[in-house]
Amino acid sequence: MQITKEEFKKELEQKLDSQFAVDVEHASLGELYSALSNVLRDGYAPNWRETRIKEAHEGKKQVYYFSIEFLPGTLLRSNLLNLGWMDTVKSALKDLGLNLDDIAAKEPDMALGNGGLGRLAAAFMDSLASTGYVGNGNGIHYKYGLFKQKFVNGYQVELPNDWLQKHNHWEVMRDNKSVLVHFGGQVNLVQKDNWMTPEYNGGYSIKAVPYDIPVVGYHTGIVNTMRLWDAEIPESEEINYPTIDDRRKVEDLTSILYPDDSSYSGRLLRLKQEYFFVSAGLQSILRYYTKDLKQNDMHNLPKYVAVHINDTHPAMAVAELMRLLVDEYHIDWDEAWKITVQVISYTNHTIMAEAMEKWDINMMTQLLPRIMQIITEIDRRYVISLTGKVAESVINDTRIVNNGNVQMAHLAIIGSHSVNGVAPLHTHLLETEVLKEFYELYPERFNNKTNGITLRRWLQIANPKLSKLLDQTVGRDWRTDSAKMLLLQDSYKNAKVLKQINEIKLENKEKLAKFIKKTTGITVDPTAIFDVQIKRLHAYKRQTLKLLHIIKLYHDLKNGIDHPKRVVIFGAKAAPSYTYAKDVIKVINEVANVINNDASIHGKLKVIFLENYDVTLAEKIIPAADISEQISTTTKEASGTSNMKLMANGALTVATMDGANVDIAKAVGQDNIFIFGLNKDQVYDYYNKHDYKPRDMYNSDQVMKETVDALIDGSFSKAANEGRVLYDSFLQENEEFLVLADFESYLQAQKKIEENWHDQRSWTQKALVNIAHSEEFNADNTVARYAKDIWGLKKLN
Ligand code: NBG
Repeated sequence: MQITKEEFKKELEQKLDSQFAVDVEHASLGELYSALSNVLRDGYAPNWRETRIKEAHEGKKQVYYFSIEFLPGTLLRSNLLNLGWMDTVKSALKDLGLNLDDIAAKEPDMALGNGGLGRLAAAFMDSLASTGYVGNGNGIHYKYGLFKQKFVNGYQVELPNDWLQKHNHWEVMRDNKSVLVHFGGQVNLVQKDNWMTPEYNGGYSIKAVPYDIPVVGYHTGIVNTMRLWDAEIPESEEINYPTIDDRRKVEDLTSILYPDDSSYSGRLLRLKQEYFFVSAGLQSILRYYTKDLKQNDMHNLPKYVAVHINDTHPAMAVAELMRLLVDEYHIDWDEAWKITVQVISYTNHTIMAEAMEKWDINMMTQLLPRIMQIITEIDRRYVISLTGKVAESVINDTRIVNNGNVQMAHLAIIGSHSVNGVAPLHTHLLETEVLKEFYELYPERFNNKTNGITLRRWLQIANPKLSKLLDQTVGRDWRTDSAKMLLLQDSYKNAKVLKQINEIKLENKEKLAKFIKKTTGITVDPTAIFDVQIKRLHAYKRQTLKLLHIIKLYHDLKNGIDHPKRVVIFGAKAAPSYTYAKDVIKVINEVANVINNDASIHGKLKVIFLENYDVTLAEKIIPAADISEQISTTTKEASGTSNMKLMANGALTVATMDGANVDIAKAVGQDNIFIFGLNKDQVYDYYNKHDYKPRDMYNSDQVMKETVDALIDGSFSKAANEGRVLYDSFLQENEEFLVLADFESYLQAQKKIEENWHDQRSWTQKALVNIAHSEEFNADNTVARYAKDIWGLKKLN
């Protein structure tokens, strides 16, 4: 539905009046945000309704993307953009003396996730709707999103992120679509009507209530649904929860994302969450299949339904679908298994062992007795199917139930028809190292799907000026057909275009500089190199290597060795129980304090650690970046996706040949990226030979020694203890992340960056090439590959 300026103004006035009894002139920004989002809801509601009718009518196969994280960020501007209302509304607001960005800033960031995995899930939702597919999200309606990060005396402090406090204007609670999820008790199988039927004794049910969030497609008229489940007490069981405390215990199930898993109760809560959203999701899918699609033959389920499990958190979907098919729909085990494997597919997002979830058998038996029985049976049959065919060690290494634990990745792989990694190198490592034995058993299941990004959000919304320049140079079509962005390369020698790219970057940097001033009080020079590292804080991502580079630069400046002016910008949250990561934050903050307050270096170097990195903050930083730091230990970063967003905004990448950096390097060519560091074979050589001796390197390299020593010699005395922790970690024999091994090569890359910076024309040309080639990482194309190769979807008519 389109809208004219006048219609929009009228609607806005009406909403302000009916909701708040104010007029435009007296409305607060919060009231304006609320009214504006309601006008927008009226705009897409018919499409949302019609999409559901069409889905049922056409009966096309649908994918359900199960993910414990979704990170959509804010939705006002993206809904405006996708509905095609952006320009009209911006200009109408301007007429009224209002600014869209100010109003949009009132929307809380839906930070229902941690990092790349959750952001990817949100990007896929947007892309499915924007390219004409029916794709549904399935997740948890957390009351508190990922914690809000503050720095107090340089330390990270975690505060609750109460994103729902002021009501989420987009969601619709659909009580009539609630389902019950059962926990605890005991289960016996009894023969009934010729069927081994589970009989439950004891235990309790929790009501799963869906909150549906619309996913508006870009100019497609399609509005898909992201369904997030909340926990409530079923009416029939209210009597069992007489006190407020009792109630709170139930509601706590969906209170927080990633409960601390260092305690038993925290782990139990996580397991409960995982089963809760998996069971609720699958029950509602089967209800839709039988009631709305009026299908009664479960054998046809794979023709209508694909269930994708995003990392292992939803891996119980394999067992839960088996439970539903066998227990509820009385399908033979073997048949049910075939259906399950055809329906389910799985993405692995990391090779780090920490993410290979395991659940204690006893815990699972107590919480989910029937699921544990089913997993045991899947495992038993798996073992039988391989006995005598492959070495016993292979069976032991790959079976699901082993050493008192349920191995969730094994359950996911054995129960899926497709297992994919998220960049070619990552998939290769899965096949040849991490999941080698599985790859040998099921080579046909493995495939690669390189991650992608939503150019709509990261260019059209976050960088409207660059988007306009693209319109002028390559034509507006790039907005739907990103391959057109490659035409930007025709302007490689066009002085005017290069100048405009520079001017836009400078404007974006000025804007960020203002934000930095406002939030930190620190003045930064927008003409300096803006050097950006934004991602979760993790040892493998090596914010530490950047830190060492900063210290080296600082020493140089103090010693009269000149460097171009640079502002290093970090954004990163550390997991609350990850003390090393928190130590890194403290050290960076104290190093920043010393450097930012040292008048003797004349502001040549500034270090800014912005608090509370989330999608909203990323939208401010990314358009202003000159340098994108992608410096993980090679082999450790599955893909990285901020690398793609930064290149799309014309930042040049300094990178190890890890994750999707490899693909970016291929796309832009070696001349347009700064590659450094150990390659994958060298990294594995160290790991296999156990002969990494960082202390030898440190003793024989004066610059390295001076740099690392600064952590413990009193230079940054307010982080003395944490500095020591870092120091010790770097020098530890066989240190896993090989920080010092890459130090020298990283400095060389940074030197090259400085040399290049002096040649502005060539710098901007490189930026131009990066912008043009970012189209290769358009998530619309990524989902098209999933849709074709894994899910077997067809577009809606
Ligand atoms: C992350 C990887 C990133 C990758 C995203 C999205 C997890 C478990 N993995 O490299 O670390 O870009 O997933 O695939 O969050």
